[in-house]
Amino acid sequence: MIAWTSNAPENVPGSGPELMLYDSASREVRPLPPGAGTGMYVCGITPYDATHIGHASTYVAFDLLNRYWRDGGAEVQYVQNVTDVDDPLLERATATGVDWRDLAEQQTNLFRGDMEALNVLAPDHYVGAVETVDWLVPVVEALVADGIAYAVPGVDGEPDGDIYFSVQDGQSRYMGDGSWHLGHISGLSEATMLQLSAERGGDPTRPGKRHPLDPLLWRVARSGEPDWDGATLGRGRPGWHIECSVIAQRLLPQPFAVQGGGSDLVFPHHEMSAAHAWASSRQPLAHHYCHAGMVALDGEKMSKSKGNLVFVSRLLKSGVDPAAIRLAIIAHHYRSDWSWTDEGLESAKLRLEKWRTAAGRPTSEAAAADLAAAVRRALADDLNAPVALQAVDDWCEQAPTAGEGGAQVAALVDSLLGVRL
Ligand code: 5CA
Ligand code: ZN
Repeated sequence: MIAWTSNAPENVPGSGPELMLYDSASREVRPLPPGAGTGMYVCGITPYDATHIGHASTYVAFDLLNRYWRDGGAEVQYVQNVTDVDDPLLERATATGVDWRDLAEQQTNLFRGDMEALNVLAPDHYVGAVETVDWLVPVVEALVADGIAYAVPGVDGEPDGDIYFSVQDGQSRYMGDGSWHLGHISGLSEATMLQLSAERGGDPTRPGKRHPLDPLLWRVARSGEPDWDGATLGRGRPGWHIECSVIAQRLLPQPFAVQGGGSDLVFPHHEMSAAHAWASSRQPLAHHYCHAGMVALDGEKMSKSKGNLVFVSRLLKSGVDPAAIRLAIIAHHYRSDWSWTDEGLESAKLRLEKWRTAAGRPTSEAAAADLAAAVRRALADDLNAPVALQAVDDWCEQAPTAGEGGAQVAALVDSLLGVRL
């Protein structure tokens, strides 16, 4: 499917130090290994509702990474998916009497508009699950042939034949240095995994599975649900983790540099996507697994049941400058959990005004070059945007002098931080 449109960032003279980035799997801030490249897969939306500030924050985080890489002259390969068929989307469509395809299209369009407004660089490949069923079916068939995936008999009115991935067989078959094992990405205890699996779309209590954590690869057709030709698997639709695993493997050189998403995806989603990739290719999916923190509203987790969602599209409609929304987001380190508040937005608006005023004055070019170095140093340190913002604040305090420094700072701030002055 088509992505949104974005302009290539302006070239700013100079370049920054090597990027140090936190990797959830090794639980340390470390550089990417030599030759890792700059391929990035970021898990996209499930388009059943509008983009809230939490989603936006995750995409802005990876946009900082994309911009830093490009600033260093890299050709970034960026892939993002859209989970345009999944249980929550189908449930919402049924509940609201809308065709699931129309709902997905409407919400994906809204997302595209939000990303454009927030100056998020578009991915090179923007791919829907629905478009990639043909890619996935042979991969699942091969896992079945290998004995690592298996069919579960239907009970309680469910049909026979849903296909699951065996975490224990996958693990024992391919155990060894650097290979995937349960906990490889998340480092969690099995008890915690069981709890998270139940909360995040898994079905640990489903009878007939070899292990409670085994994830669904292929859900055979049910009446009232969309289904596709699954060749020997029978008609059905894809499971969630295999979707991202297959799209990423297909469109990026494996292992690619960064698998990204919000921290709610560490387990089971990224754990299992990596497991599927390992079992089908005997290679790691990615070098780094990077996760953005969760955004709450006034200290409470944003959730539909509480009705405390802040939608980007609504903020934009009410006339909020998207550059202020972006600044309010990057005032927090991408890995921290934080709360969206009115005060946070108000101080971002003030900061934006201050930056715009300062960039419009004649200022020294040498000071602009120093600022560029400081911003790059901060971003190279695990994308430390709050420190970069402070450096720009400090620059604003200097006395005006002759020179074109203001224009240079405006280009810097747009190119590296994505903030349009
Ligand atoms: N379609 C799947 C990924 S394949 C999915 O998780 N979709 S989502 O619409 O629920 O979330 C989209 C992205 O936003 C994911 O990367 C998710 O980790 C992130 N995200 C969701 N909620 C928040 C939040 N409150 N704060 C920060 N990021 C969030
Ligand atoms: Zn995903």
